[in-house]
Amino acid sequence: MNVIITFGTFDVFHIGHLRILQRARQLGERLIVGISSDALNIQKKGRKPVYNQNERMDIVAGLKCVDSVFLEESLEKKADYIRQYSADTLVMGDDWAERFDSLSYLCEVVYFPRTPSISTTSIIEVVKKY
Ligand code: C2G
Repeated sequence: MNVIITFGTFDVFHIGHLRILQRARQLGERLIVGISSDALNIQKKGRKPVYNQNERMDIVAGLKCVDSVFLEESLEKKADYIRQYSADTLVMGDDWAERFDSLSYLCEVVYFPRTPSISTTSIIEVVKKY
């Protein structure tokens, strides 16, 4: 069985998030998603997510293409998570291209192109104008 792992904040869940998860799931039989904790998101993006980590975990866990979720506490722990979940393939968006190539001794590392013209930040901007 091919186990796929991917990571993200998935705040204000949108179509770009769904597409990458569906594509990731097609690479194997099981998809495990590390959801960035609220604290990690503050480190990465300098702000608190709109939806808290429990809500974001519940939303992603509810998708048909996702088999299980866990909390990603640190960007540096990817190797530990890959081992813990016996992942065969790591999927990341191409905004992270090359950043995780050093993990290819542990599993296959695949980058998918981002869905154009949509992001959590752009949705927040649109909603602010209403
Ligand atoms: N994504 C996408 N298309 C978009 C927006 C996002 O394909 N238009 C993908 C990202 O490339 C990422 C996933 O959706 O693979 C989740 O996006 P974010 O929530 O922005 O996650 P990110 O902050 O990149 O977190 O450990 C790494 C990080 O936790 C990844």
